[in-house]
Amino acid sequence: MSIDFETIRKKLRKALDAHRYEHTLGVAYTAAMMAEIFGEDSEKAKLAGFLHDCAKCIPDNKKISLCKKAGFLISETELQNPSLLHGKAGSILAKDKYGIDDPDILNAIIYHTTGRPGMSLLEKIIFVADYVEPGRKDHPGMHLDEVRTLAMTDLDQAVIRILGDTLRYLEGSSKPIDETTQKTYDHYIQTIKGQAKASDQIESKKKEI
Ligand code: DGI
Ligand code: FE
Ligand code: FE
Repeated sequence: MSIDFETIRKKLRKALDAHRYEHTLGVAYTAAMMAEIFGEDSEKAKLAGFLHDCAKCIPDNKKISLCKKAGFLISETELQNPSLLHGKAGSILAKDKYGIDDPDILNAIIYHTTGRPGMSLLEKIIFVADYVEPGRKDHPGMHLDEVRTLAMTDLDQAVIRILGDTLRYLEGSSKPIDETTQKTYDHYIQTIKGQAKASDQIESKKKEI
């Protein structure tokens, strides 16, 4: 892949406020490193990291109109809290303004806030890198130190910890919970349970032999 990162970076510096731009660089470099660890293309991860929040700083009504125009379904929670649409709106800008057509990168942008059941490796990397990048400030209930360790060792566990902590925070703050966030959490809890059961079965088979 030959990507003009310099041009993309310059455009992002204009499109984002200083804080969001710094966060974006953090996510891109964290995602590139995680890609090396987990066997993903690191250039692709860096590109998805650069673009994941590219629609974060546009007005809410623009996020809504972009998503409507592109035919995205908008949930009641997203209408109440249009900031949740910055992933979907970001995928549209990534395509139209930054020339991205790789569906895996576009999905990583769309689902980086809520996750989704059955995420690809790249989607998981961006979801986790967004939470653990070095500029992210720790808050009570975020368990950032533990999640940072998991982010480099066990991607599914990192996803579960992030979703669990996010859901607990949202419940405590009485903010509406998007159904995709809850569904994703339930999916990965079941995945881990399935993996544990399979490895128990292998162990007991070994004992029989
Ligand atoms: O854009 P960032 O700040 O880098 O990170 P993000 O896209 O993960 O957005 C983080 C915010 O999204 C955080 O305040 C928690 C919130 N969030 C995640 N899932 C939900 C949610 N907010 C609501 N209301 N409902 C959700 O399901
Ligand atoms: Fe975001
Ligand atoms: Fe982000």
